[in-house]
Amino acid sequence: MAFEFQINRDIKFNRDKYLLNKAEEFKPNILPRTVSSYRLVELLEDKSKFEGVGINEIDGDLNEKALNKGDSLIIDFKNHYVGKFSINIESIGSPMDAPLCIRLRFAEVAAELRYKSEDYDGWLSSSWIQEEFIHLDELPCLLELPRRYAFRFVEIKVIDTSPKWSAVFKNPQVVTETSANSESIKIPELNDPILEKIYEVSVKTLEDCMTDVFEDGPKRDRRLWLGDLRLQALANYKTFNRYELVKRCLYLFAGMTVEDGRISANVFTKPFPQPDDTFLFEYSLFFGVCLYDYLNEDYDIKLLEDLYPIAKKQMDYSIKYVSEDGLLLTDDKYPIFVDWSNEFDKTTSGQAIMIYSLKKFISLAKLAGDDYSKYQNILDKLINYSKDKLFNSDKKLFVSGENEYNIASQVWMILAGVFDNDKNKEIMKETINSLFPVKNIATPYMYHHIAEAMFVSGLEEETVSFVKGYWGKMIYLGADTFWEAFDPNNQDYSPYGSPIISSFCHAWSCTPVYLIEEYLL
Ligand code: RAM
Repeated sequence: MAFEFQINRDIKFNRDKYLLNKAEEFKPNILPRTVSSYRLVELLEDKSKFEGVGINEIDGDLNEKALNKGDSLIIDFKNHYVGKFSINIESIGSPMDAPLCIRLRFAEVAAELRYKSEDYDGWLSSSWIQEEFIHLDELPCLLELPRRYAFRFVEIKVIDTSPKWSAVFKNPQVVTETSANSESIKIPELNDPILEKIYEVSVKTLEDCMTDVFEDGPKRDRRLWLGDLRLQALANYKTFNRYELVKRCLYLFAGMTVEDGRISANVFTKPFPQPDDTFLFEYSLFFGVCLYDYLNEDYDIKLLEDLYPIAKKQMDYSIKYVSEDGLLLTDDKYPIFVDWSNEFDKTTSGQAIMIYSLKKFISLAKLAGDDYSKYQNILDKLINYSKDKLFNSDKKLFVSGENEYNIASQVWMILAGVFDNDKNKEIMKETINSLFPVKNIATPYMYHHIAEAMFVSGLEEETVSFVKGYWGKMIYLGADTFWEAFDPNNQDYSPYGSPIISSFCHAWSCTPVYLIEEYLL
């Protein structure tokens, strides 16, 4: 998907009061927790860490450090947190004859502190950079920052005091703002320390993305995306079991659809619920998928009654893109996402995701007692087209676009169950033989789908080493939570032009806990 901001101001959205009230009913409480354990660190060059930036604990007591113009320090809270930061500040020396001016920078990973915000030239707003310049006229004071940040490190730099006095910082703390608490989650014995660590970091990632919705990333974009929700919900069913939070998210999407039936790719919840005028083809379809997955976990007839009509309207919109002979036609204005990478053709992945979603929708229709013959007919056409026109039996792979064979197409066709298990295994083996190692795929989101397709194909041993190689590498590089984007061959890759804007605690990266629970335990 070549990125373009979608601006669709003329679109008319419904606001269904009943559905939005239901969303409100399921709003969780935020559980504040105070974190005041920290240490002081400095950055150092360390080739074994992410982007070559390591940390080193430094001696000395924060309370005893008198800072003057140009001095800085880095507070390390020793883990990733989402919440509000506060600190006491005093002056020592002569009376304060000028304001104190400080710069605060909040970072999820140490490498972020190596970037300068003024050098950022990416396409997402620089206002996401977690940096503040503050003037304080009177000391002592308790500085309580009003914004919520996602961070482990806080760098404080004194821009200026005056030669006559110095600033002293005391009692830094974070009051967390998540609605989950991973302390209650027991890590299973997996007889593999790396997998156990991956499990733990997955849970922490999910926890830090759970506020009053399942956010995609607490640093950025801080909103509810359908593609992320689908995966978070699966991980949640294996860990926190917060069913009401999934219901809230589904009701939010359902309450604010376009008049023609389309469901937004994401919604905002603050200061009040609003749908984004951005649409991704498969994210819209994932509403029905997510609803089906929910009912599979916790059968709730009311939820089905309320939301099935919404899933159906969306499906009726989506099937207009299926040609008479069963090919999914693509439209740049309603792009298929698959991954942030633009280096591969996405048409066959789109075809497979349509099949995947339509199958789950038909299961929903059956639960709802609705006539599904029209949908079955389209599904059959899509499958036949895929088998007859897209599958190359010599190569044992699906083609995409102009004679291109890529990993994403095989993976999604396997997940869609176009062929049976034996054939899936054959295709996955061929994918590994001829298309691995993975290149030009930039997100844990797509890596998740590769891993799941490998598990589904019965390649357990290979999948475990694949998961350990990818998510384990993030841990090896220093991750406390899993990242939004990670290309092991190109560590400073960011979909947005600079890692300073990337999110290092990202919803769609939390899935190893789901994969481990679903396929290994
Ligand atoms: C990013 C978001 C989100 C993802 C979309 C497509 O901007 O962070 O995780 O779903 O892209």
